[in-house]
Amino acid sequence: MDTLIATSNRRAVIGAGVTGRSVARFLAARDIPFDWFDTREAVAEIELPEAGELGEQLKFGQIKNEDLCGYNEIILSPGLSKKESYILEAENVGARVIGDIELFGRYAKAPIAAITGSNGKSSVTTLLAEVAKACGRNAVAAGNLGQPVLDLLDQDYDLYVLELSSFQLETTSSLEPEVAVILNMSPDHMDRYGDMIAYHAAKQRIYKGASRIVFNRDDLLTQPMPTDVQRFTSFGFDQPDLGQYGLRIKEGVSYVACGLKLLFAAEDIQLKGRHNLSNAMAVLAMADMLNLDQEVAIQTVLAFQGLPHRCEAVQGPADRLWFNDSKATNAGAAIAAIQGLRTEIEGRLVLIAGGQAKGQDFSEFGKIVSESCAQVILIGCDSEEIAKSLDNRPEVLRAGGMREAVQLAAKASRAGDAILLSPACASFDQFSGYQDRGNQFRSAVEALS
Ligand code: UMA
Ligand code: ADP
Repeated sequence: MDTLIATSNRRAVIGAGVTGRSVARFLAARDIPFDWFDTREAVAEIELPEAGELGEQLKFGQIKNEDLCGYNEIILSPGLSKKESYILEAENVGARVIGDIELFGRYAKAPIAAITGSNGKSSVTTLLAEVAKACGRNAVAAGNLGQPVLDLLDQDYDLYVLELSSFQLETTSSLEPEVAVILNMSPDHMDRYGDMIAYHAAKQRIYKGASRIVFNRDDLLTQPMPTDVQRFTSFGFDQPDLGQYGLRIKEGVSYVACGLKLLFAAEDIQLKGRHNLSNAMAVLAMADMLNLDQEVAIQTVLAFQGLPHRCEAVQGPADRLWFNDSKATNAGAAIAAIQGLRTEIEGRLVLIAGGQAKGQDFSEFGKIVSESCAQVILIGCDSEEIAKSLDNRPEVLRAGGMREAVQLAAKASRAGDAILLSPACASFDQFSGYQDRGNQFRSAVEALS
């Protein structure tokens, strides 16, 4: 088994974050030698894979082009681009650059359901794993949503449900999932990709070698290339053809349907917003491709309460509604939340947004926010980019941090209004991550009452 990775190769692991550490643990457990690099000066709370012994090889600091010459294989963390000059140089002189997902694919014995998209990945990954478990499978959800995949190999799962980011897909070429989906495509990580073409190319890699494919009929960019097409189905908001998932109207009621078969009334799912309906259809289509029981899948989808920090209701003063959508780290996600809530609340919408813009174009976001929100409270380092995208309809306020933003929102809003934290930006300028941002929002809202 372990001969899948030739021990005579010179191997470098780059990155000592969650992924790099899992790669180091994986190699150390198999006595496979490697050198270990991280471009930062230090990494907090590093857990070395084996009593300090391998840690001695961990070199911190800037990597020079010549440092990686002579390695046959480089296992690169997703936070670093393949376009770094030291990586391009190493490839030039013959190194193969892979990531943890590619390595995992060489060893995984059970089928893989692979999920990517600009938004909805974690929700769909979690829900599909729940469906599989309810159907009696020993399934696990992992990948970009937090648990590094190589850590799964020690246990006996019979289905891996993997959330894959475009960063992870860049270094993945032979995963060959049982079923793969691109949920949707909207601009994200433009600071890394520069344009949608490069981002799209990274996402499309998920379909390579997939036995079955699910795509979104409403989003052309999710469609597989003709060469990738194996058995496939799709989901969308229009009427589905045979074997497809979509919506059908009967006697004025909108139903989620598979082909001609009505499955359940769309309003019966517990999560607000059309994006959650889209995610539910994606899960049902994936479950179908995995031959999971449709009735069990439907019951699990209907019972799903959603994940924290995704349009999550927070308890605050009783006369207003408060929603924590801190996971909306790009404009597409925030637009989905705003449009979803807009139609479901009676009062006005007050938005808290801002953070690191990641090179995004906010023009569409600005248009929708201007139409939908009475007030916008901006936080974070790139807040002026959002301010510039708004017209003069919403009142724009600025806050130094989350507590101040929540207090301003409480003052600026009226009884019956909904206050939504949906930042459309990354959080790292002011918070340790989206969870920290969402938790600070929740604490500040709770402190109001
Ligand atoms: N970094 C350096 N030098 C290094 C290595 C990393 O500066 O040598 C920096 C990166 O530029 C990045 C940060 O350190 O800013 C973390 O990078 P990493 O590659 O060490 O990341 P990990 O800790 O291994 O976490 C990664 C995913 N992070 C990224 O892709 C940035 C985690 O997704 C994922 O949960 C984890 O692997 C396990 O699979 C997080 C994420 O933000 C949630 N993902 C992006 C997203 O969802 O939009 C793609
Ligand atoms: P990801 O893992 O891709 O970031 P999540 O499931 O964590 O996706 O959801 C993140 C945010 O994206 C949510 O808070 C919501 O605002 C938005 N979102 C979820 N599903 C969709 C979708 N299908 N289309 C657009 N936006 C979505």
